[in-house]
Amino acid sequence: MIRTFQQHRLRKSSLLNGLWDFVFDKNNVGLTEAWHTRFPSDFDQVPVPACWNNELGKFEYEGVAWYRTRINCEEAGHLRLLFHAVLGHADVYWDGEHLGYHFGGYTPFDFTIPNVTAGEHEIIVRTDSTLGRNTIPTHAVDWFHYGGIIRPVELQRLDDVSIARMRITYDMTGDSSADVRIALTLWSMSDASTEVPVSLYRDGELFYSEVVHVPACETVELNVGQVWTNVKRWEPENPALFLIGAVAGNDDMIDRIGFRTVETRNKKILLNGKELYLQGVNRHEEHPEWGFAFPNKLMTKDLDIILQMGCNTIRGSHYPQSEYWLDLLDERGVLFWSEIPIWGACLPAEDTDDPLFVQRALTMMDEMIERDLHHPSILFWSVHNEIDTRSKQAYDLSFKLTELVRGKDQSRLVAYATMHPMEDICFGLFDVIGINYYGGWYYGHADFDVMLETFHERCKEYGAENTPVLMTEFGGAGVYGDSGWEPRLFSEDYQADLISKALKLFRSDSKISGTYVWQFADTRADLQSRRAYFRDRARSFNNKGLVNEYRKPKLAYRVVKGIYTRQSDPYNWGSTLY
Ligand code: ADA
Repeated sequence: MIRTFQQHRLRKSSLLNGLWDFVFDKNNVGLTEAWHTRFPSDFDQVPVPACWNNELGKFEYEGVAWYRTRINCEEAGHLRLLFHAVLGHADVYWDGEHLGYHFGGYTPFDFTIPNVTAGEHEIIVRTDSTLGRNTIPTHAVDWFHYGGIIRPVELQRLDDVSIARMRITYDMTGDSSADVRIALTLWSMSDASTEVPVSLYRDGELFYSEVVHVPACETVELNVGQVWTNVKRWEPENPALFLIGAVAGNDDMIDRIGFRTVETRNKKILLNGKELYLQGVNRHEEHPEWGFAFPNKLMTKDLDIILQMGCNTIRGSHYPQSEYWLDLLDERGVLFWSEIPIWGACLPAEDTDDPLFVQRALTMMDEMIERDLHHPSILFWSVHNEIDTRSKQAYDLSFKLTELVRGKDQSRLVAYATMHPMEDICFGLFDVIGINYYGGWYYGHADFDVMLETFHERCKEYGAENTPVLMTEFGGAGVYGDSGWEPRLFSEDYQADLISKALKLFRSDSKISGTYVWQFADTRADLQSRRAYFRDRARSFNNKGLVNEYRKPKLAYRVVKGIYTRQSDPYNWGSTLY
């Protein structure tokens, strides 16, 4: 399942998941040797979706790899080939013809192949997981450099006229009334003009119908506006959701929305007019066995563990996470911070305005919003993490990204996470400021109060005195199972004590609207025998998880749970065992 609900009832769709032929192209000769027409014979097979690094003998490979599968079309017709996510560069070939190229990693891309004949066809994908100075993320990033087709591949059969896009936006006009707008894009691949009956449904009930004239080989946009009364709002305690279905001739599309408002006032974040205090964690969608090809089954468990801890929010560090995950958050009323993988702690300011880097950033942001616009759980679009926001280059990039976001979606808050809270020059551009600060870890003693005092003063200078502030990262490493009587670095005790003190301080600061502990689970770090970065990551993991990589709780999990659920004094954690 890609979503928790069915997206098409009429459009035929099948998943091309399974074993695909696979070969590394270590010397990058595949293009010159035309592997897209003559796939090498010495291939082996890997599962799709998956990261190849999780297969035996492939752990450290970063570079070019080729995939192949064959499909059998029972009847002729138009097809849509949809990749839900491929890490890095992807070139896709259909029967030897180049369909197109995509750069990214966590957002979908697709190709339409008209008039496909019945019979066998070959799909070949050349991927390149190499990270460099102008890729996003860049080569210096604190997570493992996985490669592969990490999310499902879908093959859909399209009718002569199909639905290319459905966009639902609204303005709340009262507690339970909204002005709703539906924009439906119809696309014709037929040589003849047609009259297409279109119907729109809300939770299965028809609310609009019309016959639309679609000229041959053209695109038509149908815009429907309606006033809806008696709509229940989407709220954490009662996350009301509505399935919106569109049927156009023989094609259909179903998506889901929720009605809520999000705004800021005097440093506070308001959801449906009510002030929020955010209690959260950062979550990578990663697991040692699956890498980034995270299984749905584990998502429900991650969410259960996080909710049991008393969280009402999650930061999706540091890239667009699975649609299935977002559906779960919508259904359980959990607030989400979504971001693109610009991870800049080691990114020199002058690399930030490389034109290709900027272009890739804008495209990723655009693709993330396109995919996820309808999820009510998403409150924040975050444009970057820890770039050098003391620099003009970072200011310019932030300006471009915030403009793009506001141009596409005004129903959410534009955010970022700064690692320079005392020197940042970008505060004024954002609706929400996230601070990443590792007092008590990288900075020795836990000087959070000094940092916050300077930061709050600086916000005034930059016109951000009313901007809400979230602590988006803080914490320290604790190796699972390592405890003792002395507060040693890397022990569970040190980690728990540090987080507990930090949380207490942040919660007593009325200018802070919430916290995201770094991080939910230990994650595989970018530690490879040949690379110099992150050599301090014991066991090759970022050990700052509240649970280890297999989701077993550390002392810090219990301590945070005690604080977030206010069950007990966190220092008396023994009584709050889960
Ligand atoms: C950064 C970064 C995280 C992680 C963390 C750490 O702030 O945003 O991805 O690398 O530091 O553990 O050092």
